[in-house]
Amino acid sequence: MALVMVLLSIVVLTVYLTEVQAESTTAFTSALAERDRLRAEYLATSGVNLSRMLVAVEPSVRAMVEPMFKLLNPKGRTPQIPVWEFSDQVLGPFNDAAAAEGFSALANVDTSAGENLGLGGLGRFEVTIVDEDSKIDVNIAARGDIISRTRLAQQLLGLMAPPQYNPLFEQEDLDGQYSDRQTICAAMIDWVDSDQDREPCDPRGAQATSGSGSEDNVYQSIGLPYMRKNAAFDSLEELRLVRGVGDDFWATFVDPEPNKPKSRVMTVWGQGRINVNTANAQTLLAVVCAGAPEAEVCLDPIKAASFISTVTLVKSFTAGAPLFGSPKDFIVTMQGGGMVGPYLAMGGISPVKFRSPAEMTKIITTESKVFSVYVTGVVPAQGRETRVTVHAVIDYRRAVTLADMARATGGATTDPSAISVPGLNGTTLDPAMARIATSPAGTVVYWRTE
Ligand SMILES: [Ca+2]
Repeated sequence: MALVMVLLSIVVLTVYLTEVQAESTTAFTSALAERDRLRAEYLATSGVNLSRMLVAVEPSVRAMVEPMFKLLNPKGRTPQIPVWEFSDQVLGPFNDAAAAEGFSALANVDTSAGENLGLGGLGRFEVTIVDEDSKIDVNIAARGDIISRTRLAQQLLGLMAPPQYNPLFEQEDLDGQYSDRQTICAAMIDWVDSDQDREPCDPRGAQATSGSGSEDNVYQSIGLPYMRKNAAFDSLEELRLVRGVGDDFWATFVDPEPNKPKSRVMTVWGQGRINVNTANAQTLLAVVCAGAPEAEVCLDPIKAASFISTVTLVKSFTAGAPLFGSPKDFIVTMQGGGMVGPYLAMGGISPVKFRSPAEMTKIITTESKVFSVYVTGVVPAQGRETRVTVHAVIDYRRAVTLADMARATGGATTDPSAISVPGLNGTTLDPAMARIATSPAGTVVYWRTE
């Protein structure tokens, strides 16, 4: 009898213990996962801060290499140096041991003597900095004036113009609609602009008047549960809501490789001018076709393809160094002049005749001001890896340079906000606001953690 009771209680205890153990193991594992996730997020945030610093030192780097550029071209302006393309190497000492070694090998500097460098073996971060001003900014139509709308219409039509895209505009989309180039271009502009007038999407700048009618109710009539926003896009994904923007359109004109944000074509951030030094060949073709729709490269698919391959080749020669000192340089080059013009001619591209070179200089720039920073914090653990990605968009339009900051704090003025900051409509910003707005590390305008 006693033996049976002992055996029974052993069975009960075993079951109970197994249960307790399973529960505590689960709790422990989830605590570990939570800890790693938090670590990864903070590694990513550190990476964002370091990237902001990297872009902030660009003016100092530019001042340092200026003598070299002056030797090559005494009259030209020294262009912005794309320091952000080298973020991986330059931020190496702050990252894990492997990245620090990479930096030491590149710069011939021993970082092991540095104090508090590196992440102490906790993990690493992976940085990609993307120049948003190298992309077509669909939000410029939100400014509401006819000139901005026309500029966007020209760029969108220029982007979609090449004849090899014809099939994209001849098929029925997911909503059962047929949308040609004009329709999609108008739908994007109508989505963003604040008025209710139907956009003609006319590259010649015809005004949306009462004569062109008001925006229709296409979204309701095809059964979608939303209406036009009549305000700027807050995120890129919102573009998906616009009529005619389906998977094929997205993969061709918006974001061809979602894992490579550098290849993205459109943006909803940006200063509204395209940086011709950093834009890819497809975007440059759109810029050219916006200003010269009758150009050979915009009408002939073979010429368009050779434009893209020639420009890509020329860009690879310079290994990331900027090609154009000013917007004017770009226009001269496309007309067959300058240092690069002859290479285009060798690629079989005839000189482009812009409708208005003066207008062209207003839609392009050689200086980027808005950047996306994608940082993934990685925390390795036994048999698994925790990854958290932060996407931040940083606006440097009002950032003071570090040199100006040093002058302001080292000289008679001790307050950095004493640097006068122009606000909107000719006002001056409140000093407290000015301090935030003019931070040399830029202003964060978008933040997303995944
Ligand atoms: Ca509208």
